[in-house]
Amino acid sequence: MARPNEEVEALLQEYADLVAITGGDAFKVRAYEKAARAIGGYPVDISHLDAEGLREIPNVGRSIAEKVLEYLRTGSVAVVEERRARIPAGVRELIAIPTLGPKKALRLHEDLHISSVAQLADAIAADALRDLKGFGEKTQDNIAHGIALMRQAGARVPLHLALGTAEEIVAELSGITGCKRCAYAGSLRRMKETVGDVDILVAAERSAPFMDALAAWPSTAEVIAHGPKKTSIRTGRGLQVDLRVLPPDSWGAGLQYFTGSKAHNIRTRTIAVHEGLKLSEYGLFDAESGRSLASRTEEEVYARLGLPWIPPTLREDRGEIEAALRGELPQVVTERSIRGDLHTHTDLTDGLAPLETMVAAAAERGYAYYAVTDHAPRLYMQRMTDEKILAQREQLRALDGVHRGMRLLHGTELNIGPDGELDWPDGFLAGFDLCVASLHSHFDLDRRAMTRRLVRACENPHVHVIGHPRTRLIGRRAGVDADWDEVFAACARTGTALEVNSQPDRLDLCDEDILRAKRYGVRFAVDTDAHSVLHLAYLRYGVGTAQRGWLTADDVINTWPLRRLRRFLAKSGPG
Ligand code: DGT
Ligand code: CA
Ligand code: CA
Ligand code: ZN
Repeated sequence: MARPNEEVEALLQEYADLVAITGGDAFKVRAYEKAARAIGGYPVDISHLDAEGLREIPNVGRSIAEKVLEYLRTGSVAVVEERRARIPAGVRELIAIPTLGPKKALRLHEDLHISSVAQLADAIAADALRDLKGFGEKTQDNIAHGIALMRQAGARVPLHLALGTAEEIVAELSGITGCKRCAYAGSLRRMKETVGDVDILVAAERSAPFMDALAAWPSTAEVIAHGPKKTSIRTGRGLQVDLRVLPPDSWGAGLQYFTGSKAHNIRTRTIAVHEGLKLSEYGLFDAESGRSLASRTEEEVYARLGLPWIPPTLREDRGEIEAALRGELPQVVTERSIRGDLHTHTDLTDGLAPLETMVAAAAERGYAYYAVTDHAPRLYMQRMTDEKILAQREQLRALDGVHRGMRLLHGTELNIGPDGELDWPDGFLAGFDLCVASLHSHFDLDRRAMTRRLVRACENPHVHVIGHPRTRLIGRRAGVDADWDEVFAACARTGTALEVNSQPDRLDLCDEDILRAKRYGVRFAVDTDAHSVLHLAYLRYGVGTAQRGWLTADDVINTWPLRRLRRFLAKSGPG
């Protein structure tokens, strides 16, 4: 089940959306959105808090605290129910379409009685939006494009949501008597950025107790299939889960088979066939005698095929079989090899937690160093000033080395302007230990201008990392268009690292971009872009993405000892 914090976050966000759709005060909408985020990111379970405790959460005032208490007490909030009654659920779905805001959603509902994405798609096909006030031809095209983007992401679920569900189920099934092994497999184990469904495996002699437990699991909304070998369910949030129970002796072969990918499995099966063997989810067998040769562990199965064990994140048939046969598989970067985070925020800008809290939480993770990189002045909503950032620097220096000797770097996240210009003059930038530079506006420049803009940022001696380079949002915004080969070459030439942003809706650069950039000899920074303490744990998604891009620890600057990192930050070359 979702944490109470997440339930309340969703509820307050829904309320904000409903207020916006019904033409409510923009200030009120913002206030509820901020409170929703703050509660979702709050490290304490809110169901243990009273009114006073709730009001200690940033952006939570008296009136919001009362609504939260009402929800925790009764399971609903009267004012939210009132608004829900006025607005069909489908209208709220509309504002999830990129480029379609609440005002337009309301107009579509009132003027054309549209109350679902499907109805909207039909209306666009019939060219019905063109005459609506405030809807030009371009708007209609933009909305059509937004719907396409949303459908492309389609039924696939973001990695982190699927992982949360999978971990709950694994914990639940592992506790059942007779469970010898339990793990998730499929695209989730391969850390793909979105997953179609969750595949869970159990090794046990008897399957019924596990199948029954999944069917009866509290989050199961629908049982799609219920049998002795496989049970499939759908959760209340629409995520499908497949459970398979294997004989304990087949564990390794089953895990290998159901981890996939299909393309990787075709390769392993072909190798087996060439050796006169047969590979299935039950084991590796001699094709003639049918004798089982390997099945208990994945290592055993790969070894009998003449291969080393291959990390799941590499199993995409992108050259891993060839590399394994040559003995040249990369030693992929792991979460444990990360020594520090180089892109994080505090409540000085849009983070939720104060500096001391973020620093203490980073030290808890055992980091050797940690950079704070709040937003720079061009992102004017954040109201950054020279005075504020310099005051933060003093505060940060006072905390340097205080927690377990963890060293602090004072940085900023700069905004790359349309011509590649940055927020502060060089003299001021020189005062930072580290600068991340990111695109936060002007996403639709043409390819040449976008490329020049990024290359200029790389050429600035004070820019060390390009943050979330593509600036895509999974399922919501396509990345910007640039000549990436030119950008990657510029990064390598100037000693500028590319970020692998770990926020689960970004994962930017993505695996394929990383593979391409790596060929230019670029270095990478796997960072969380944390806006709260909880986000520090997002690192695992960035590391998974980095692994899918074949990165080793040596490719990633924040696995390096601080001395080597500082040489890189001096920007004298690719490090
Ligand atoms: P997804 O769920 O779309 O994100 O991707 P996967 O890779 O989890 O695919 P899924 O759930 O259909 O199947 C899980 C794994 O089971 C898949 O990666 C490989 C294996 N598998 C399933 N069907 C086949 C098949 O027909 N042939 C082979 N070789 N493997 C299969
Ligand atoms: Ca799957
Ligand atoms: Ca499946
Ligand atoms: Zn950031």
